[in-house]
Amino acid sequence: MSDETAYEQVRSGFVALVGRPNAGKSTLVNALVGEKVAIVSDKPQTTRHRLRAILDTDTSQIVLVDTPGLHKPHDALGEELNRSALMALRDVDVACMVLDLSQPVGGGDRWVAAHVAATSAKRVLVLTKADLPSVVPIEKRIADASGLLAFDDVVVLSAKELFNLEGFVAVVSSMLPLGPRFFPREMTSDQPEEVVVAELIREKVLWHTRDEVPHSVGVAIDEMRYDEGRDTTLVHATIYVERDSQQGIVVGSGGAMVKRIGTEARKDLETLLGTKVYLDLAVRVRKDWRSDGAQIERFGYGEGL
Ligand SMILES: Nc1nc2c(ncn2[C@@H]2O[C@H](COP(=O)(O)OP(=O)(O)OP(=O)(O)O)[C@@H](O)[C@H]2O)c(=O)[nH]1
Ligand SMILES: [Mg+2]
Repeated sequence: MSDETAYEQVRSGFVALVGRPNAGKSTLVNALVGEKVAIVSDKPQTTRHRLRAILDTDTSQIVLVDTPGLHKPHDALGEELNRSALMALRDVDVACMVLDLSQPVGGGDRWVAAHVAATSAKRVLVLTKADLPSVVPIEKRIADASGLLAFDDVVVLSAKELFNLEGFVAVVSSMLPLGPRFFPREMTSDQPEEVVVAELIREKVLWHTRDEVPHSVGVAIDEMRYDEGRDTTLVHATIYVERDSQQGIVVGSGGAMVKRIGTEARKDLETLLGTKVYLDLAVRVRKDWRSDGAQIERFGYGEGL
């Protein structure tokens, strides 16, 4: 690094994305970074970690803070996820409230807005999923959301169609102070490799299960090591569920479901790690773990260790 780049001044800072579960926060983070750094699913409460993702341009470094969806908690895990999302609002330069344009503005959004209002950060209303049909005109949605909180700016975009991501970058970077980059330019996320591996496995379970099962799943990596001779990463992981009946669902008839989860996860892991992957998955029951603070901490969910 030359002296010139070491002291290069860019617009740099931290930008939190908060909102209701399923609003599209993690999809937006992936679209902005241009890489899959966060897992995504059609089930609410997919994200269980606060995650930093780094978006560099020649003139800015935006550190995006993806957070778990804010919701009414029903157990210790839910409380921990909310706590983690609210903590992310501290010490950020910009707080983005992400709203799904295809959904009406509701009580949950009012609660999220109250927390955003309590920060000293700049506030941006991000209306996403603009590719989906909206039952009310966008102007009405903006007026409804602006009634909850005075925003400094509004961005309408679609993370799926990559529509107006440049608008988001322009608005947000103009709000950041001048300073050095916080992270090296080649870095895209602050998540340790083992966490990403566990999350990619959990993502596959989320896509293939429904009702209470997605919420009851936790994934732990038991062992992970690289075998140089075979250019293969060996991963032994356990999928935990809360009940015997859920274990049956995740294993599937004759092991078909866990096999499918394993095949899909292995593909993603090979892309992530750049090696061949041998993935061994066990499915075990840990009764009511979502009410057990110690177990939540062992999985590293919420604020983590
Ligand atoms: N059509 C459309 N779907 C989207 C868009 N962004 C996200 N989705 C879908 O919305 C669902 C939820 O997306 P996520 O990114 O996981 O939402 P999230 O806000 O991170 O959810 P939590 O982590 O549970 O808080 C997924 O099925 C996505 O594919 C978008 O711009 N357009
Ligand atoms: Mg998410």
